[in-house]
Amino acid sequence: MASVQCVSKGCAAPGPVPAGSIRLYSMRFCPFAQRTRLVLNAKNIKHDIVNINLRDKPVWFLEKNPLGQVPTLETPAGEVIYESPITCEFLDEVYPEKKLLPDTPFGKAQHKMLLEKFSKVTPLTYKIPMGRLKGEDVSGLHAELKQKFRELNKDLAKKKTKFFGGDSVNMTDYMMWPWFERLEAFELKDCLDDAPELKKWVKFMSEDPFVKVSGHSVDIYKAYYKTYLEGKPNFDYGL
Ligand SMILES: N[C@@H](CCC(=O)N[C@@H](CS)C(=O)NCC(=O)O)C(=O)O
Repeated sequence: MASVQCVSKGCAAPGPVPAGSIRLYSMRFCPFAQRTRLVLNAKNIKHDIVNINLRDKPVWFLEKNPLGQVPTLETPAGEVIYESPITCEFLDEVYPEKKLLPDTPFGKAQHKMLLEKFSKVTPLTYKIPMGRLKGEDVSGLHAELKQKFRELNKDLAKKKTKFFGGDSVNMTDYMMWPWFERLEAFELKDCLDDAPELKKWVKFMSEDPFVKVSGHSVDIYKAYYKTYLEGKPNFDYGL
């Protein structure tokens, strides 16, 4: 699916979602929307993508999702689903071939517990570059991120599997990946230094075919996040 320029307030609403397909409202650099794109691609789900200008949102988008956030899914029946974990779970249930979520209640609970733990990691990866830009002392946040990675490393070591969900990539891995992909651009790769198992996981994940096509190069991330941190995100950077 080719990337397209984002649509802003005043742009016409897209036509209905074609039968047999699903639509993702996205933003090319959003790590939450990347989760949903990973799942769409890994499960080979027919879809189209409408990228949204998150600083100048079309009114019709806000009518679909009052939170005004991506990822947002829309089905041909007009059903609207948002919040990245919910979109991914929805896709796994509606398209049951190649299940990415575990089958057992305990497996599902483990996935959710890990995601809950990971939700404390995601804000740190932004706070550090933001703090650096403002000239603040970010050493405490940096130490906190290192500690969080040590804990994830322990989880992985205990599992003794290549991935968080087992020996092949599953939903938990895809849901965590987007923030690891950005570590180098945020100059935070050293936070993995005390986490050898997690470091190996990053390497295995970077070899996954769907991961390979879901993101951007370090240079593109650096350039985009410069515009973001300066308060003028260029959602179409690199197109
Ligand atoms: N909890 C949401 C977070 C999604 C989110 O923060 N998306 C950002 C882009 S990366 C967004 O849509 N921001 C626009 C806004 O909040 O107005 C999820 O998991 O989907």
